[in-house]
Parts: sequence; C-alpha cells; structure tokens
Amino acid sequence: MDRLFQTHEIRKSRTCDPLWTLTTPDEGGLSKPEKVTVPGIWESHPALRRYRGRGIYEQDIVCGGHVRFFFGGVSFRSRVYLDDILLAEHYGAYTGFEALAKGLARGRHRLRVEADNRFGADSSLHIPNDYYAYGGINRPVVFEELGDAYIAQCHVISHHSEAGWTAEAGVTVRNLTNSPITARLSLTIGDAQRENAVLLQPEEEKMIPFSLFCGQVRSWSPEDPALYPVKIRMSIGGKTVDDWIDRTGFREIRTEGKQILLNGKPVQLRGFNRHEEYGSFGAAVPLEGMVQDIQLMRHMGANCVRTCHYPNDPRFLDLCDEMGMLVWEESHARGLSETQMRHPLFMEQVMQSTREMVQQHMNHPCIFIWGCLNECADDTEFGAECYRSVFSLLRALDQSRPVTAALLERPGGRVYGQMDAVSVNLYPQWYRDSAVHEALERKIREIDANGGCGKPLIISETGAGAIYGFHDPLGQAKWSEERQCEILRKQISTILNHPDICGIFLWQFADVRVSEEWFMNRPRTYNNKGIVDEFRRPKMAYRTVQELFRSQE
Ligand code: ADA
Repeated sequence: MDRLFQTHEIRKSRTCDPLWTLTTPDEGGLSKPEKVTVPGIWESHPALRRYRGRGIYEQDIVCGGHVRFFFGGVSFRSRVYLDDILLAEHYGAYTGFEALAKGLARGRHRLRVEADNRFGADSSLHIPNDYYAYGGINRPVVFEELGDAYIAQCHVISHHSEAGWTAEAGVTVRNLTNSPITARLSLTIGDAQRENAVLLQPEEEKMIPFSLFCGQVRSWSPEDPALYPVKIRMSIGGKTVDDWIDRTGFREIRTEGKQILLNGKPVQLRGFNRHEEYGSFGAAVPLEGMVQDIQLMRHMGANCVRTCHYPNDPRFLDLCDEMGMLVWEESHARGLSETQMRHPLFMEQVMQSTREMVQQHMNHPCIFIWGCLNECADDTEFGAECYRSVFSLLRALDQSRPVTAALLERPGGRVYGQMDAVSVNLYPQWYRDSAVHEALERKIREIDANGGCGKPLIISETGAGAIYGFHDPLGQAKWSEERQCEILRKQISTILNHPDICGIFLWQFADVRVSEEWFMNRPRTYNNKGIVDEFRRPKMAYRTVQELFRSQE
C-alpha cells in the first residue's frame, strides 16, 4: 500500500505485486535479468552496490478500461510503458506521478518502468552530493480502474474561529470522455457533510470548492494527534462511480514575533534532520524502519523532523500525522552554487519538485512549515531571485503554512526578509573552532541587520561527526564518539537556551551513504554525523541528546 489507510472503497485500486523482473543493460549491471522487490533500490543487490545506469523493471498486470497508475517515487529519471507504449516520463526520485491508459482491453498487459540514475546534463538536482542518488522504484506503485470520470485530488485546510473549526476543501475531478458529464459530489469530514453538483465538459478537469463547518472537533497536536477521515463520493445518474478517502487534522500554524504558534501556543522545535535511507535498503525505507525512526527520535525527546533535502514518502508523513511528529518538509535541492542554479533546467526542476510536494502532501497536519533550496546561493542577486520565486510558488499553493529555507553560515544573505521564519545551518566546534555562542551572536547580528529582525529563528542544522564504535576517551579525537558528545552538548545547550531561537534540528539522525565523489572528507563514503549509524545502532551521543532534549520538555 502507498498509504497507511485504505484510500478507496468504491474505486478498484491495487498495489502492484512486490516481485518484478529487473534488467540492467549498462556497464556494471547484472549478467541476466533477476527478480527484485518493489519498493526497492538496485544497490541492495550485492552485484549492483555501485551500479549507476538504467534499470528496466517489468511486470504483467491484469486490468482493463481506463487505468491509472501512480508511482510514489522512481529514482531518479523514469519512463513508464504499457505494452511498449510510452505513458509517462518523470524527473525526480522524491515525488509521485501518475500514468493513464484509456480504453484498455481487459486482460494481461506488460508494465515496463525504466529507471535511470546516471548523472548528466539534464539533471540539475540529482548530482554528486552529500547523500546518495539511488536507482530503482523506491516507493510503492498502485494501479486503479476508473470510470468515465474520477476524483483526481482533494485539498483540505482548516481554520479556527470562536464558533469552532471550519474545513475549506477543494475537490478536483476529471472527465475522461469526449462527452459532457453531470456529476454529484458528496464530501464528509468527521460528522459534517456537504453535496455539490458539477458539469464537466469533455476531457475537462475542474476544482469544486467546499466549506464545511465542523464545530468543536478535537484539534491536532503532537500531544493529541487527532485525525478525521475525509470521504468523497462521486455519482453519475444516481450511481456511485468513484470515491476518495484521505485524512485531515484540525490545527493552525502561524508566526508571531519570534515564535511559531501551533493552535495559538508557542512551540519549541527539538528535532533531527533525517535522510530517507535505512541500512542496505537505501532510499526504499521499509515501513518498520520508518516506525522505528520515529520511536527513536521521540525516545530522545524530539518533537519534529526535517525531511532534508527533498519531499518524503507519504507513508512516513502518515506516521508523523498519527504519532504527532511535527515535520519541516522541503522540496529537492542541496548546496547549489549560483553557477549550478543557472543550469538551464534548474528552475523548472525545482518548481516541479515544489509543486508536486505541496499538491501531494498539503493535507498532512504534521507538516508545519515548507522549506526549499538548502544552502544555495542566497548571497547573489540571481540566487536571491530564485529563492523569491520558490517562496512565491509555495505561498500561491498553500497560504496556511509559513515558508523558510536553511541557509549557509557565511554572511551576505539577501533573503532573510522574504521568509516567514529564518533558518541557518551552523557547525561551530566541528567545521570551525569558534565558540558556539560567538558563532550564534555573529549570525544573529547579520540576520537582524539584513531583513530578518523580529522573525522566528531556527537553527536548521548543527552537529558533529563520529564513526560508530571509534572511541578515544583521553584524546577525544574528531570522529570519536566522545568528541561528538562533547561538541553536541555545547551546541544543544547554547542553542536551546538562547531566548531568540525557537528551534533546533540536529544534523543528523542517522549516518547516510554519500556519492563516491565525496569520499575524501566522508570516511566510509558516508556522512557520519548521525546520532545512530545507518543500522540505527546508537552512538554515545544518543544519551547526550536524550538528556538535553528531555530537559526542555
Ligand atoms: C550542510 C548540508 C547537509 C550536510 C551537512 C554536513 O549543512 O545542508 O546536507 O552536507 O552540511 O554534514 O556538512
């Protein structure tokens, strides 16, 4: 399943079988096709640990009529064929996309997905970087049989007033025929219900607004993550032809002065940066691993997680909704210079990742802020204009959440005034020997003098490295677990006790694999700043973080 709950009772929706045939035609690939699992990345196969090339996944499926496929994530270029006919192409491993085949004869059809993780001139975001660009179908694939019209999307945002909660919804429906269709829509959220009629012209897609007064429902919060079902039914000529099931949580996020308010109360953010990677499963994190990660972060006293540096699996967001973990979700981009931002496809690819992230994830109450463009060139006019464009898109798609971006420590930032909360990555005592409070005060002065004064301030990254199992109690050499504890203690205690700072995200939750090209300053070709290693084995710092985070609860 691609979600943690049934998304349809009427629509015939199935998850593709887990075993597919994989062929890897490029140098370093398999000598013959083999059975592999989906979701999965091919680097899990012992012969494909460093394979960078194309992977062709094939599976026969039995279906007919209008068939919709939804791919949660294919890494990182993909082409989808049905019976050798190209249905869809997509760039980017971290957002889903659909492929539609209309008027299929009922029977067995050959589904073929070509994934390609070769770096190249057509890729501005998936580049050699401080995380690994895996290859494969890293998230679930579903296929559905549709009627003449179907419900394509539903967005729900909640607002609070003296009288209680109101849900504003937008239901998007699509006519798959070349004749007009009159349909009736019924939307239920909790106990509230509304109906609306819609006339769809041939091939038309239309968004129908709904406003439902839901009254004194339980609000969503980390302490009480109350969720309510969102159910839509569509009927044509009195016959129910389609449905859509999602969930929502009633909560409001806003900034006030230097604070972030959740349902009117200031929240202190204590969290982790978490890449989507788990041991040898890579980017195809199993659900059990997602649950364990949240349990470990909560056990250390965290209340939030940042999806560095790309949108996450909806099942992980579902878990955060259910377990009350606040999420900073960001679109895909990490550490790009102005030259890299001037790549001819950069803005198109960043805007696509941003649009797909918001359109696919905005119903998750756990997401409290949207981020983008981690440590890109905010210090040049060209780069600042890129930031302003992405902020504008985020605000156009969703007015209910603040926007931010995690910026570099170096001075010269030009976009502090364009964010709702200012975020900065600082590594005092690791990359530089500066004292934590000095690095902090220096950056705060620069932010205040350049448009960020009076805004909430988040330390979006801070941390230090340690190789799991390397100890140096006397010398406390860098990369020892002892030194990581010492540095984190200084960073966390200074940051969390600073009156001007409303949150901290440690870099990082778990060790992650990085590109081969980064091996020089990444022992094991891993980013070793995890509090746990890639197999979730706790380092000594686990107890240090737990002591300091829990002291703030
Ligand atoms: C940066 C970057 C992270 C990671 C980190 C580090 O802040 O945003 O992706 O590379 O540094 O480990 O140095």
